[in-house]
Amino acid sequence: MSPEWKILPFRNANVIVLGLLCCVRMFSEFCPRPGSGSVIETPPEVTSSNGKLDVEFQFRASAQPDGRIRYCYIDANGDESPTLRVRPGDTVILKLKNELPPAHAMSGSSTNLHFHGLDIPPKRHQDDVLHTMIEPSDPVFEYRFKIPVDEPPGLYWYHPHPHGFSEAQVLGGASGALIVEGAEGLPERLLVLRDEDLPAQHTKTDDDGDAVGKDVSVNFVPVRFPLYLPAIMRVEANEKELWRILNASADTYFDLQVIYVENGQRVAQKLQLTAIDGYPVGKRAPKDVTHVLIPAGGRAEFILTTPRAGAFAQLVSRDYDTGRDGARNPGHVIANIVSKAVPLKDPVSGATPAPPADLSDAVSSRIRKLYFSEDRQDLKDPTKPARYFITVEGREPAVFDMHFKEPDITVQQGAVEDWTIENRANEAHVFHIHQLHFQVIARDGRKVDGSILRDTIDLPAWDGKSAAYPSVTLRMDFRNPAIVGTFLYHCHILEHEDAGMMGSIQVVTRTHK
Ligand SMILES: [Cu+2]
Repeated sequence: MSPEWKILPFRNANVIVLGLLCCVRMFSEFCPRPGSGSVIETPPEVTSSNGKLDVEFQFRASAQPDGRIRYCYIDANGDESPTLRVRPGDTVILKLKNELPPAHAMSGSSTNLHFHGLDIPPKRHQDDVLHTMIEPSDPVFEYRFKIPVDEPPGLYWYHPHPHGFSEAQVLGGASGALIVEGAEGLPERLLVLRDEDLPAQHTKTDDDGDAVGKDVSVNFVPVRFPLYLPAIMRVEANEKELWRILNASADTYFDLQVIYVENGQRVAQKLQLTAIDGYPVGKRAPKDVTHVLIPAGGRAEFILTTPRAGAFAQLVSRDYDTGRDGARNPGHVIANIVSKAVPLKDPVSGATPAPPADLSDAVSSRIRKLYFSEDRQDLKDPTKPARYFITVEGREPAVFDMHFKEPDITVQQGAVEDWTIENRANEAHVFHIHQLHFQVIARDGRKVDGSILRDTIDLPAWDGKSAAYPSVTLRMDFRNPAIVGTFLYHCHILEHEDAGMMGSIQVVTRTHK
């Protein structure tokens, strides 16, 4: 390994892979994507039958003429990153073959899969990203797990999680939706939002080296910075629909609004939230939201009535301020909504699954404090990229080490705990934990009413002045007997996760004490 190789910051992972791809061969025939301004199509689907979903993925990469690398999962039908539709109790058998060109062990040619949000064990062949690395030379790797019979119906997703290279692969488009059925009835609209680095020649960075803006896409239709030519969404007029939105970005927030022009005014439509991060919200949903913030990794599902025929309507993302040290998240239009008159139909209604148990009354046996922080001392020196930490209060901040000896946190299976997560950085972060959902019980020390369970939560930037850091207090439920073993929590801005903002947790049973 040359010294130059060692000091390359992680954000250059794509550049490294590009060099290797060019040397090996061009894969430009892989990972085809629609052009800007295209009509949004529903992603292809693979549905379980007789209690089983069987799918084979080839994980491929494609070097683009503009220097960017696309990554994709291609199934046996040649479809890219299909939505996996399952029912509670089904068995998923997913065979993954890594077809990336063989390369240096540190090049990012390793991969694996994380099934984000599912309550399945942190075990190899199920949902483990600590001990599972699939190399291009490896045979087909089989994931085999059972969707729990009580898995709440909603929107989950799959994406690669090889530490150090997650961001590059996810920015390249490696992700897909997984729907646990049980909330159907209304016409559905699945929108998968992704982000992508700008081509090198267009990349502008601020003083801290953070990219100014990113390209985004909706079901792979590109919406390109800085003009953001919108995609086209075709809908039938005046129809109640269930919109399922996955933010499969590596680094980007979406603060979504649906705007209809009514009597010459732009009016943000009321979104009737039905689920957050896959879990139904039932009557606990806040009433009449007119926008919904979805951090990277998060999902939101809501019911909406489509605009009248011919009305001007748009899906937009609002500006989200990630703080002084954060990358920009400029507001922009995602799609123009084109509505077409259809003959009147009988109204349909969707299933309204009950939300999982409220944790408000669960008795917490332990309080912990963790905090996000950054070391941005030497940003002028390219050999010293920013370091990102998530630290248990009282310990020394340290970047995550895949070869850790002791987990950062050990929890007894069966416990309920309250964790306060502070953001001591001048940049927003997103807390995510594998294997379970949590309930936000306080924000900035003030009790939060409502009891939505989620697996990702945004933490705004610290302004550098306020006496108190921004914080959330989360009720963590370790009572699921299937969730035993070692797994991860981290910032779901994957640039930060790859650069060390991750920690490990071991859930132990009494016999393993
Ligand atoms: Cu972060």
